[in-house]
This record gives sequence, C-alpha cells and structure tokens, in this order.
Amino acid sequence: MTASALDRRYMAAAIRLARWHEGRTGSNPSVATLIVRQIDGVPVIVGRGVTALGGRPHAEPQALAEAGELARGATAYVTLEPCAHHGRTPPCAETLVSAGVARVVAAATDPDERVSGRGYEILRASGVEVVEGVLSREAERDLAGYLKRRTSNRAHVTLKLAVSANEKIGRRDGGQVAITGEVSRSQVHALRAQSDVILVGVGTAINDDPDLTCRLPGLKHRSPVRLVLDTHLRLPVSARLAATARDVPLWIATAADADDPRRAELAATGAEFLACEALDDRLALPELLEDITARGLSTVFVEGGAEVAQAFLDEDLVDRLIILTGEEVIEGDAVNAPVTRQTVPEPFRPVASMRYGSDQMDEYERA
Ligand code: AOF
Ligand code: ZN
Repeated sequence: MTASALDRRYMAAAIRLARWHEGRTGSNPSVATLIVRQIDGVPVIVGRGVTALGGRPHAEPQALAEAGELARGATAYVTLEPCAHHGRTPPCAETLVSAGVARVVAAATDPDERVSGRGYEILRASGVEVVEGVLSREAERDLAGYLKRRTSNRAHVTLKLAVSANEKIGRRDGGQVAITGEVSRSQVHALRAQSDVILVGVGTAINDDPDLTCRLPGLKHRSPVRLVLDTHLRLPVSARLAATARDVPLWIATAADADDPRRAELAATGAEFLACEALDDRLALPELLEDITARGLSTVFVEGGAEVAQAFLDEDLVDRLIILTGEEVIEGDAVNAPVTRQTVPEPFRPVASMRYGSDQMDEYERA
C-alpha cells in the first residue's frame, strides 16, 4: 500500500508535534506519534504523543494511552521507526501490536543498530500494514543531529553567518556590530534553543563578549551548552561567558596543559574543559565533534567568528549552512565573510530562502 494525501497531511502534523520537544529529550531524538481512526466515516486524531522531556517515555505508548480502546484498528503515524529493543519499557513496535493498531505509517528509519528495520519487521510479522518513508526528507531534516550521531559518530554542525550588504561579518577592531535586524535575532535565538551546543572561537568571546544564551520569552530554560574554542586559554574570567557559567554550562575546548594555572582560575567560575589536540594553533575539530557525541549531545550551532567558520568549512564539517544577509554596510577595517549567498560552495544545496524582516535568510544542506 502506498501513502495517500491524507497520510502525508497527518505525517506533516506529526513532524510539527515532534518539534515541541526538540533539544529537550537528551540523547534520544524527539519524535511524535499520532493515532488516527475513522469515527462515523470521518478520520479523527484519537491519540497524540511526543518523546517526553529527558527522552522517556517514548512517543508511542503516550499516544496509545490517550487513544485507549480507540487504537484498535487505527492508523499510527510515527516520525521515526518504532523501537525494537527492550529498555525500561517494552519495544514500541510490540506496544503498537498489542494495542491492535492496524496500520503504521512511518517517516524516517531508525539507524540505531538495535532497531534499524527490526521495528518494521515486528509490525509486519504481526500482520500490521506498514508504509515507510512518508515525508522522510522533512522528518530527517529535524532528526539530522540524531541521525548524524548514529551514522557518523559525530555531532551535526550548523554554521550561521550574518553577512553585511558589503559582504563583511564584523569589524577587525572588535565590538559587536549590528548586521541583521530584530526578526533575525529572535530566529537565531530559536535556533540556539534547538541546538545542544553553541560554539564560538575565543576571539569572538573576547571581542563581542556575548553570553550566548537563549533569551526568547518562554525559551530561557532551553539555553544549550556554550562551547569556546580556546587553544591557549585566553578567555578572561571577567568575560560574560565565564561570569554566567554557574547558570548555563560553559565548556572550553583547549590544548592547554592540565597544570596550566589559567585552568584553575577558569574552573573556579564553573567552566569545564574538553582536552583537545592542536595543530598549528587549530584545535582538532573532528575529534572535538566526536567528544561532544560521546557526551550524549548531537547538534552544534557555530556562531563565529570568521576563523572558526573558515576552519569548519575547510574541514568539510558543516552539515547545514545558514546565511543571514543584512542591509547594513560595515565601514572601515572589516572582516570579509568566509562565504556569502553568492559563493556557497558545491556540496551545499538550498533548502530554504526567505525574508526575516529586512534581512534575507538562506539555508543550505550538504547534498
Ligand atoms: C521510539 N519512540 O519516541 C523515541 C525512540 O534509551 P532508550 O531505551 O530510550 O532508547 C533510545 C533509542 O530509542 C534511540 O536511540 C532511538 O533508537 C529510539 N528513539 N524510539 O520508538 C520514541 N524517541
Ligand atoms: Zn520506543
């Protein structure tokens, strides 16, 4: 059986529901389930579930609990293949079977080696009709961090660049310059909230003195880990990032020795250290991304500056690129943008393009 237009509509709704807990389900992906059945000839959503905060319970048992007896003979829409492994609760594939669901429509296949097709097998072996791959691209985009971690063992990287009308990204003498407007600012805060880690170079941490938290109303508790690339531990304890390290985690990736006295000073602020090899003053980024994954985190949002952006691009480590182009012109001694919307390199393909107020937003993914 193939998917109908109605199937795609319900799957689109399930994908939106899954976004509710994005970034808040620990190392587990945020996925959603909708249970739909005909009542008096009309399809009705009788159960909804999204992976709980912290990652458990999974989406399916919650949706089935809401549906109760109405799940019998219903269709379940799942954004990720239902799990097949025994954790603290039975596998979701078995739970769907026991509840009497007649049909499962799924978006993405779960690369977790304990699942990976076995969820579908359990369902089919019990006579449940399974339709795979419905809106899989859309679901996979939201699950990109999780999928990257499972398939490559390293964190997924989004690079964001704010580029001025004259293709600059900041002034060389430091200080924050406004390149983009208010709408872009709040969109960036929302992107931060969806990420596990926000990453900057120490130059940006010193010059801009940002605090890199999410300050949108209602999203303040979603501030991710802030990570500074600081090969030689130059971050001053007076920096806002260090001053707020007790409220929002601050990690410092460094090649400095364990007995470097600067380490003790920064540790006293509450910062933690990620030991990292360095070559020619550049930290080993692939290993760093593996280390982040080993700590159970999946998505990194790179906010600058130019050198850090260039390093990620040079090493082919950017999975998603977001370019915000503003109307401002930066005068004087300014830093060139490592990439602009006119010079996006080959492996990237455009996936979205829209206005954020007076700014232009272009989003690309690695093909
Ligand atoms: C589902 N429904 O809502 C989610 C799933 O540590 P555990 O036992 O919670 O298992 C984590 C794995 O469960 C994770 O790697 C992924 O394969 C799957 N996530 N599966 O059936 C859900 N979030
Ligand atoms: Zn499950």
